[in-house]
Amino acid sequence: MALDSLTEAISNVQDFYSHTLSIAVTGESGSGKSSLINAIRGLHAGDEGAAETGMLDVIRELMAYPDPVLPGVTLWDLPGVGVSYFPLDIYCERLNLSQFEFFIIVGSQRFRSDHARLVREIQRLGKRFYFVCSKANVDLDASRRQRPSSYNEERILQQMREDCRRGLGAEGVGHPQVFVVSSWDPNHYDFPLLWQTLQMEVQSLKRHAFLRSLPAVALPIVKQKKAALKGQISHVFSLPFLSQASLSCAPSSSSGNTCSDTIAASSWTTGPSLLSPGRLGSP
Ligand SMILES: Nc1nc2c(ncn2[C@@H]2O[C@H](COP(=O)(O)OP(=O)(O)OP(=O)(O)O)[C@@H](O)[C@H]2O)c(=O)[nH]1
Ligand SMILES: [Mg+2]
Repeated sequence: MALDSLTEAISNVQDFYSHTLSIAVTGESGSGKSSLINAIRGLHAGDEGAAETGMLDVIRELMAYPDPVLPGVTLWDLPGVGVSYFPLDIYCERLNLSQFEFFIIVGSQRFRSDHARLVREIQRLGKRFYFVCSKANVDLDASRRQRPSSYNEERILQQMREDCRRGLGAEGVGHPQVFVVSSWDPNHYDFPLLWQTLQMEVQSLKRHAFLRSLPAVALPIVKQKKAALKGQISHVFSLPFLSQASLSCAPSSSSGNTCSDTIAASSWTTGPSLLSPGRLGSP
């Protein structure tokens, strides 16, 4: 029985290590979802294994791209929202958004009503997301051409972040995570920050998944340990030589411990320490 529990605990820990996080990259059609996935994976359009990108609707099915750098992460390239053959209500249902653990919503340049509806759906599922405002270079180039004398890159990027935060705030999202990027230029704007934040998010999502699995691992062990200790204590007290000793084992004035406390405590410290914080606390 104890061996079964240990095997189950080990298999749960193995499951945790082999668990793949599914991150959905969604957003309006043509917003740059596939290009973003390529940039996160360090690929360019046309590279072997890169997601298809283009001016026309490319995918109608979801595609999985394991991330070569982020361990145990699969980025899912979802079809675009807001196209005639895929209205949002059908989109959410057909793609079963609840199967994903985290979302990246990609909107090109502006926050739009379809984004608001996606946000509502993701929030209804109790999931979290980043909002990525893509193609930053388009707005920056336009502004540089139109008003070269007053051009200020940081001011424009800040306006874009604020526009998205306003839109998300109106949907009741407090402190939204917004990144303004160009997938054509992954060394600039908020792309490096997006990448770092995503790396940390992955660790935290994995820890979260591990902690969620803990009760299933730990509870049977705790119950069995309790039953074993109870049995040990009654066995010890039934021994003839201890019935004498127990007479001299009244609570000591200094510690207040009883014999059963001491026996129980020694069993905990000398028994297998499956519940030590090191084993459970560090995935
Ligand atoms: N200027 C500019 N164009 C970009 C950027 N990122 C993507 N694009 C272009 O935008 C077009 C659409 O990009 P995709 O990555 O295919 O967009 P998508 O959201 O996957 O499109 P669908 O799958 O059809 O919904 C392509 O021509 C890309 O090259 C960017 O940062 N700047
Ligand atoms: Mg695409």
